[in-house]
Amino acid sequence: MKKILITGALGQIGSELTTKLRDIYGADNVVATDIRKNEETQLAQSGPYEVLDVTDAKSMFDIAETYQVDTIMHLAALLSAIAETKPLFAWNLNMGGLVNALEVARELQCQFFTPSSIGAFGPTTPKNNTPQDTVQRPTTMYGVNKVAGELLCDYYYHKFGVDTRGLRFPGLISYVTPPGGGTTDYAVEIYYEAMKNVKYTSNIGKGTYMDMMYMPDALNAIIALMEADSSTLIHRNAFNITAMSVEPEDFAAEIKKHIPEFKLEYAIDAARQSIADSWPNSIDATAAKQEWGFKAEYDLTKMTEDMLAQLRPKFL
Ligand code: AKB
Repeated sequence: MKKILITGALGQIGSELTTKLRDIYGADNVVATDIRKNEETQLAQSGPYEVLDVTDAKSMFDIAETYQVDTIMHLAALLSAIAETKPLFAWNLNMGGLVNALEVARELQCQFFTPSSIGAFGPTTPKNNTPQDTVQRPTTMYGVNKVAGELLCDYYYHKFGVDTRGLRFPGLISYVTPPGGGTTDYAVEIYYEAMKNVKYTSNIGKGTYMDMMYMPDALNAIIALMEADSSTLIHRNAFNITAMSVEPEDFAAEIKKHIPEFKLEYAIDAARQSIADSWPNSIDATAAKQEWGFKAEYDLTKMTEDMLAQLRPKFL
């Protein structure tokens, strides 16, 4: 049985991952942490919860040691668009938090997971069907953090034998906790606005393709990778995974099948658009499929049906 520490547990991935892991491994075996206090909400009531600033190495070690965890899932990080507005802060949080978490994993011999991103690629990366192993020269602070993070995780595996594993996530879409400060956030907002106002103004331009994935597939991928036999893994940090390559008009067309009056307009955010333009149109997930059996259940059609069905009661 695993005993897991999660950082950034109140974030978009963390909030749903914590609940799912508690269902699988038992509530007491999943210690949720976040910089925000959470006394009132469900995560603090359904299992152990600690306030943790991931740049505070000692507190992170103390919590991990107290609960005797054997797995760390380090999710706390600033996303791409917000990181571009405060790059030094992003470096300190994203890299400082990661190295602290890796050190705890080394000292307590924990298995380790942290997400990478399609943001780890840049304008000189092949744009279509981007290979697993290819050019990684991102032009954003977030991307620099993700590439450095992938290398650091590989380093801790080779140098210290820490069982580090990671996924290059595409934009993640969910109806539970909204993302904040990402370039792909529009792909979540479009569903909320479709339900609320029957129209949406996209800050990402028509024809801008990016990879996306529905949250249940992302959670299953994390669990499958962490459960995979270590000897089958060649890449570790970090695997390309994707469920769909889509642009704003694709979402609109799919939403119109359910809400025919839906209207999509554009007001491009130049900063976000330039990040999106530097990322791949579509990435190749063959290595993840071959090495640990990655599979996505949701395509755009199935995801849209579920998103709208789940959101509908919130707006009645
Ligand atoms: C972001 O847009 O910053 C994230 C990501 C793709 O890493 N959703």
